[in-house]
Amino acid sequence: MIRKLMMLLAMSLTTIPAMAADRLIVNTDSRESVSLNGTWHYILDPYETGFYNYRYKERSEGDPEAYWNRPVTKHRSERREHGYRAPYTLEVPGDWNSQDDTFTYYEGTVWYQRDFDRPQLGKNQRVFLYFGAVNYEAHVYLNGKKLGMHKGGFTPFNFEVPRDLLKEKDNFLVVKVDNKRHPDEIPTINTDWWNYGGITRDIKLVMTPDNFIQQYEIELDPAQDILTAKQENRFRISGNVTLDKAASSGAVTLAIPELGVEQRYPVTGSRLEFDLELEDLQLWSPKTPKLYNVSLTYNSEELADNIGFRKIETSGKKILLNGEPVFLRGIAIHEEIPQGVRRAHSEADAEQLLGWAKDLNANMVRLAHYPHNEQMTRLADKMGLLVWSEIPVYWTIDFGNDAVLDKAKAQLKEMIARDHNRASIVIWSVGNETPVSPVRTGFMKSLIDTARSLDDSRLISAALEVHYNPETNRVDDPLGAYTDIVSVNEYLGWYGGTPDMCRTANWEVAYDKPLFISETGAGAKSGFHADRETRWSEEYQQWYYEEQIKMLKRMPDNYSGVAPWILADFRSPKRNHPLYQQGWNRKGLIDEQGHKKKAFDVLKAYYGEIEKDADQ
Ligand code: GCB
Repeated sequence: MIRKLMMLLAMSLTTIPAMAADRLIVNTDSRESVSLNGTWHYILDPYETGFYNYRYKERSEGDPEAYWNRPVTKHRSERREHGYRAPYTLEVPGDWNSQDDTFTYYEGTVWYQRDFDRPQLGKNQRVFLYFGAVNYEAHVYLNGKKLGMHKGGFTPFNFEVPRDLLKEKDNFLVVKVDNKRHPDEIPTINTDWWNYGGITRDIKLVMTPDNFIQQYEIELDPAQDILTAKQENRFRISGNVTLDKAASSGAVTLAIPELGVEQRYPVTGSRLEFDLELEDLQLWSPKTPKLYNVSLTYNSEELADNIGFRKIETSGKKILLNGEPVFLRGIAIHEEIPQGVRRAHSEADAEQLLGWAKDLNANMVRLAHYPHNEQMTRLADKMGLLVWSEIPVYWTIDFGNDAVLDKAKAQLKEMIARDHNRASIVIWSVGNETPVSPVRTGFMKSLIDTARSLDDSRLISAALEVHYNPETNRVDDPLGAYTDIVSVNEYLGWYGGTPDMCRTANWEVAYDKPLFISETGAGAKSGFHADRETRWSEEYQQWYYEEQIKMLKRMPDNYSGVAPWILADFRSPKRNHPLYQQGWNRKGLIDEQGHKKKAFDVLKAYYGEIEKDADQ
């Protein structure tokens, strides 16, 4: 008996369940909520003293020295060694690195704390604590009780808050955030970007009815032949709704007023599926990014969304959007505002980044190398930018480790769950430049299968590497057999050789599929001018783009798009040239002040030419 009790106790301390992606609540902007953004207290805790005792055991729940407990001193003789108070504050959302010099290079644990009052709650209303993202590992405590933990720095998660835990005033909310890198996490220890830590995206309390719509997917039926649909002016919309729990009464109402849709679907169980046949549907495309107001109502909660309908597919060597060939005039973007040396998180940030992409005449963005915040994909829907969204399975992951595969799958599921209704997203990428081996290909194939099982309305890819060869550059990574498009990062003229090598380069792909150049680029220090053979000069970068573009124009007929690396200079601890880099990856077409380098106009002109002749 005693053993059993001890086991139970141990479980309650260490095995608080991590959130499963299928419990994610979507479209929180449209739900009743209270923002918890703002100024939070923090404790910087590199030794994790608030979490482990001096024997390095996790502290027990009621331990007064645990940093999740409010430090209360009842008598002046009492010893207290932690506390939350000004001036130790951080703004949320936001990375910690950019907010105070103490944090510039910090990687480790920071405790965040704030108080909040209980919102007005209806009789059966439930409360969830929702995070847009926390990098990387978050342990969440309310009034001394652990709500849960989550790993993965770029995807959302939520925990239910038991109502009896909420006090009317001064609820003590603590989040332990740890961004240390580990070999068995996703990403792993080696990346070419800065590992910004913190509560990097919005945090809020979300209030729902007792039972509610947790997820929904409304899309153009992927199985329908789009050319026939257009010809006959009969479009099939398919959809599904997942409730938080099974119910046997009530109904979900779907309304798309502009299309005259108002349908009531009685609920039996926790999931319902529906089909609609519609006329005169205006399809979403970069040229006409038409979004419809869609609403779903259940149990007094109305969820409003703006949804576009489009079909993306491949046919032989072409990518087709709404049945017509589309060329992807792309640009890669990190989720970073260079002028602030910080992570991007707001709508204004998204406007800056996607606005720059538009200015380049792009119709597509590769959101590298991890899922970006929801403002980005929602704005891409509105602006008419096609999106590649990726999980950070980057370089050398611990491919032989099943637990690591589970972590990658969790991030993949969360990415897809949050953004399933975004028409702009046309490609899910399961990784970048992973080194070829049977174990790695098995790992990646398993991710591809998972993505397909969750979403059959998009293309799946991964950025691969190329074997350079003086005769012919061959793209034959075995993973190409499983992706819908073959995507390749190539740097001919930057990594190895000079740009003139592009003149004689030939390309061959082992698969009868569209070829997408998912990266190409060269570094330039903005304002450094020299002859074009001088590395790091803007002229070298310009020359690189000129030669690359000439080569791209000679590509075989499977060439379906390109997303050069990268829109703007970004922070990377791997980039240590004292004159030209100073901790920045300088392959941006825009510098850290927001100024365009010479190569920007070269790419812009190329895209302008293609756009002129394109229907979409
Ligand atoms: C790559 C990586 C990207 C790097 C880039 C570079 O191939 O995918 O993350 O930042 O090259 O600048 O070398």
